[in-house]
Amino acid sequence: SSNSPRTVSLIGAPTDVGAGARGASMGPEALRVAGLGPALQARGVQVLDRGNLSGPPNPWLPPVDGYRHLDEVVAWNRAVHEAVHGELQQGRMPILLGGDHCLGLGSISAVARHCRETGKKLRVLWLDAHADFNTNQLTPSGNIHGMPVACLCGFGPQALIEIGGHVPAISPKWIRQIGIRSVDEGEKRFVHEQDLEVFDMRYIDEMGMRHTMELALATLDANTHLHVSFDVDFLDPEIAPGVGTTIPGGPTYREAQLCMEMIADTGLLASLDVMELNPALDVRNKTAELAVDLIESLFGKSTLMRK
Ligand code: 4U7
Ligand code: MN
Ligand code: MN
Ligand code: MN
Repeated sequence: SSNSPRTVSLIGAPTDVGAGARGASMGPEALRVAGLGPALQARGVQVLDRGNLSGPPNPWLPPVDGYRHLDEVVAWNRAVHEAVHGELQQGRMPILLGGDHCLGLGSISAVARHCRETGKKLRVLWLDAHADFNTNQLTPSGNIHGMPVACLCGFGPQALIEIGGHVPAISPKWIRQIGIRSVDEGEKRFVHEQDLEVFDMRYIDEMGMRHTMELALATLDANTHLHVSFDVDFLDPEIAPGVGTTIPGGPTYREAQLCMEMIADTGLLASLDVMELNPALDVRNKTAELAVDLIESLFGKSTLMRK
């Protein structure tokens, strides 16, 4: 029951310009070394590795007007936007290999543009410990990887919010956030004000991952483009130490597997971001290997054969 494209394109975006720690720039290669390409091929999809995008280096400067490295973040997001949109236009499923999560803006704005062009309905699953809904007024850090969801919803600097040619790129109604457990004070108020649908860890504790995913995946139909933005810090740091901003109390291995398997069961996955993996903080690439394992489930691998 799958209408997802049979060819996936890996797009590396080796930068950490939006992050608060250096090292996510090494994420794309770590995912390749962990065997992402062959693992996807084993799921029966064709894999094109488009190599890495290029962009400005990380100048490692303090924030200006509440934004750190804004020009560099804009340049990288433009490159990501064009690459992701190009793959979608050619009927392939883009998998963005981050890179820090500021690039979710370039990726999802491209997906939104493609949906406008093709008349598809967009649903975004944001798997993350964080809501990434800060603005330059609210942010405690100035790091733009904490702002992509706000930018997608039209709250951010002009150069970023207009990258997809349509402001806002998406409506908050199209987003479901899962695994959230670290939201800043001002950010919290803004999440409520904009009425984001958040399944936080408290919700997952009380209701379970199964019920959470049933709700997060409700109201999809055959015309839905399902995008998953997977921030690896979604996972509990006990199993996934290789990220810049570890927050305890995340989903266990089994909860994460179930989450991915239930997404796979929809047959609607049409684009994916794998973000914030930081090999400089990892242990023998095990977080990258775990990410590949979970992506296999996202592409339909499960313990037993299923109909
Ligand atoms: B990630 C933070 F203050 N909220 O804005 C901020 F806690 O892409 C963290 O989800 C943002 O990893 C984390 O700097 C961004 C902080
Ligand atoms: Mn994030
Ligand atoms: Mn995060
Ligand atoms: Mn992070």
